[in-house]
Amino acid sequence: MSTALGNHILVEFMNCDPHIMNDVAAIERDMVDAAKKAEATVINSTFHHFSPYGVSGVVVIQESHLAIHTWPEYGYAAVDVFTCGEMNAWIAFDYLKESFQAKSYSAIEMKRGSVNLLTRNDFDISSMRQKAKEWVNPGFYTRNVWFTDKDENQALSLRFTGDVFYDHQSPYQRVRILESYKYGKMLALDDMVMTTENDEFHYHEMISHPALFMHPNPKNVLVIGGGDGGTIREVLRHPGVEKVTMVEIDGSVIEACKEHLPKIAASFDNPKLTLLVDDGIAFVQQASQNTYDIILVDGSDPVGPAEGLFSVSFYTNCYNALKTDGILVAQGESPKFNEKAFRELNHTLQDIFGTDKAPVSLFYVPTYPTGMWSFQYGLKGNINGPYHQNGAEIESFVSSQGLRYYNSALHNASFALPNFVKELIKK
Ligand code: SPD
Repeated sequence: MSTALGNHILVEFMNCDPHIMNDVAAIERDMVDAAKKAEATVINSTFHHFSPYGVSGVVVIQESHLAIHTWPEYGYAAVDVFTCGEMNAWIAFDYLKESFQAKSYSAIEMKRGSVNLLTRNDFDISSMRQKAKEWVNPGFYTRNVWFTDKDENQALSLRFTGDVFYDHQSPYQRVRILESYKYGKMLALDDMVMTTENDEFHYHEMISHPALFMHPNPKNVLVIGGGDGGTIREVLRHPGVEKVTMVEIDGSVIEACKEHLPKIAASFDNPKLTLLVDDGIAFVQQASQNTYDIILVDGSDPVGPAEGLFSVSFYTNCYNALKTDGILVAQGESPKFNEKAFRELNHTLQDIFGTDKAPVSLFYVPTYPTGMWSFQYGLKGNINGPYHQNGAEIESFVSSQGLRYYNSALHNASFALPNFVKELIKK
């Protein structure tokens, strides 16, 4: 007869594959499979990914638990498997060692709850037995796999199904399509949420329609970035637009979204579109002057391939590529999440376009950290912005197109800034 209630093994897996160590979906699957191999009954799993690196998670089993914390940058996983009854924790150990491709490891085994040290309570447990009988194992377990977009102090987490529809490390970034419970499928670039099926319209309507209504006659539009296709979809709703050029650096973003987010990537076949898979920064550097009515910069955050989209030289080149009267709109970051990037971008635009020619529009995206996000404008020449002149025209467009975020009242309201934001961008 066993002299302990449980058996606990504490494992160091070293020199593991770092990509696996940073892949929350793969780790959740491996941990659940390890439990099943050891003939445990899985009750539920909760796993989080931490941006930029690391996964933590627990699989609760009827026989106790399996837990993990990973440090991909060290190829290291700290794992513990706690079992009671007949379950053999070493089967789970062997399985995980293979799955994580651990080149070295160590483990210690401890007996937990030594019966020599414990005193058994003498009380009637028959009612507890009855309750346990009433609990019917539904035959499936609950998965809690979390995708977290965060900096060192704030985070936004979305629970996702654990299913990964696309996962590709391109020369520029890791491109993934995952599925969240609340917001449907989502595009993530390097662990940052870019867009989701259920709230993409907030962003895509607001990057495009205010500028298209501010400009008296927009015909030629340039989109930098925007590989998911949501921005060009909105721009192409405007019948007066004759030509849209889109320059996206990463073809795998387009490929992923065409396949898995077709409602967003709905306009790649439009004959007015010229699509270039190329570097947008180099493109505007070489662009002819006085060419575009509107330039929309639909880039990701200022890390990785989008870093150059936040530079003075890039916006100077955009200014030159705009016609005498033209509008630039840039993904402007958040005044609550990354104040520095937000302020610096606005100061750059003020320097290039003029102090009173760099308005900011605020809008709300539930799947971005803090939820509060911005587009920042540069108004060149005689653009009479940012407020609209013709609410009825906007309302008729909104209802004919079935827009779900933008409307004429919101157009003006989005340029009204809270005092702390005004303060942040004051020069
Ligand atoms: N942190 C999110 C920044 C948003 C970047 N662009 C989103 C792409 C949508 N087309």
